[in-house]
Amino acid sequence: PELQFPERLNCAAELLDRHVAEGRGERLCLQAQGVRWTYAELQAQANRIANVLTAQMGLVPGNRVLLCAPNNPMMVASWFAVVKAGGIAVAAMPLLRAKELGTIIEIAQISHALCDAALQAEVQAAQAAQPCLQAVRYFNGAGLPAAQALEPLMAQASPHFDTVQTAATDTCLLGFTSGTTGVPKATMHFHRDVMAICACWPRHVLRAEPDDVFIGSPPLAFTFGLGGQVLFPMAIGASMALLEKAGPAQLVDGIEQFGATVVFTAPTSYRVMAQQGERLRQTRLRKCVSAGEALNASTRALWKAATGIEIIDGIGSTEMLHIFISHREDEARPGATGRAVPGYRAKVVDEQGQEVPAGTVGKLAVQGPTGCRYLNDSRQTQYVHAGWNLTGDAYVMDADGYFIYQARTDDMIISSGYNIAAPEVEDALLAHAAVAECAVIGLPDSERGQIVKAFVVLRPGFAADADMVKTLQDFVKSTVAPYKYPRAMDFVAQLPRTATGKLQRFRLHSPA
Ligand code: 3UK
Repeated sequence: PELQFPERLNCAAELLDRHVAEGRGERLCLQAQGVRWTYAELQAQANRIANVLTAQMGLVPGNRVLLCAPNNPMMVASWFAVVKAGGIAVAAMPLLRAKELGTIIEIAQISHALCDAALQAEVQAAQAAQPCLQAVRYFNGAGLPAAQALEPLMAQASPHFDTVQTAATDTCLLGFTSGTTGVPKATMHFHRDVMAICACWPRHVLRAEPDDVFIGSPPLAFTFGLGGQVLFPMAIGASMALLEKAGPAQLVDGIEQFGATVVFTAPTSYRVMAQQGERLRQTRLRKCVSAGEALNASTRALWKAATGIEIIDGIGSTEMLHIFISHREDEARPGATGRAVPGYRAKVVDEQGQEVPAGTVGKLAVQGPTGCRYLNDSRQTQYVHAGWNLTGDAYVMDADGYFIYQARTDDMIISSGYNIAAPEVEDALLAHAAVAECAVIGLPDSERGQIVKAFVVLRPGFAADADMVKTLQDFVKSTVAPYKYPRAMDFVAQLPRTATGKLQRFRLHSPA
């Protein structure tokens, strides 16, 4: 891949402005319910927002801007506005609650926010506790006070904006990962990194065309979603179709309605969508990408039988920005994730960092044009060793260079493609008066990959019954994002601990 970039580079200029400058402004760029924007229209919207940010909201290059919205056109326009203005986009999952948003605002030292009006209550509560957040505007809200709405300012702003000439190595986005300790880490990615991921996997593995229509389910706050649904189509002048709600049923509807040809989603979603195989065979769908959790051979076979399409599996991470091991449709090997993406190198190493022979289980190590840079976090050295990124996954490489996924090496629960840190759910449960102690693990689940299971020790005087399960589940949902709640719960008399009092989570996986 061509990975030499000029010293001055702004990825928003490359992905958006370039198409307009080179005469492709009238091409379709973005569709959503009731919306159809060309590249020129997205550029005009982004420019208006960039003018509002810089002239009215006091943004200067390097400022970090919280973007919080479902996957919709204003979210995309805001992302490009921030990056064009030389700011740093910090997208947050739209389901996060005030406390989780507050942590992100504090870690990233967020000064500005552009958010969907539907999320106003949580953002306002977070803002009240975070003095660094100075200026917030909401979009897509009817009847917002003039002092809070973004659109009235956009209406008065110019649709022209000179994209800031950032350095290729300036940070343009912070991606948040939920670490095993429950405290999220921010990963820094440069303008150069965004262009590098566009030059590697999409060009060599996906090989989509300018007339392709991209669609998918992951939130744009997840770099899997941002890349697959926004950056990759725009890198080749193709278009995206955005869905605010993208469960399997809505995704099938969206593929049909928008004539989508390329879909990005998680294995869970393919298992459910496969029931609509006959319907999907009547659509234009031709390329299907799976990431976020391991794709097992049975799901691959199920989808192939239902739709005739071979899934492209790929492992990526927030730290690496996007996919670094994957395979082309014509090289699929059931049960394996694939081979190193052109531009990346991958190997399996032992505890000392020495490469192990083919066929031996070890830790996955990767290297390439992108890599882990945690913002102000001492955990950097856990991910990067001697220039190699250790993803926390156990893998085997076979003699042909195919990588076969084994397990997470830590306690991250991955449910329906969402990363859930066990200790964070434990913290949420412990805040309830009835809970004395608890431990959370990921339970294998055929639908969701894993589900959150909690082992709870109740305080004396509380009944261990179905009502209590419901009470605790609702309690967790009210303080952290609802997808993190424990779907399974056992009440136990005590938790397995070491002599020094450390919780032995692994013993909960095999109760015997
Ligand atoms: C796991 C997979 C097996 C693996 C991501 C594509 O998932 C993404 O980023 P996260 O930071 O999680 C990273 C971890 O998730 N994983 C992801 N894909 C696969 N395991 N097979 C797969 N195909 O444990 C990895 O270390 O949330 C995926 C693109 C961008 C991303 N951020």
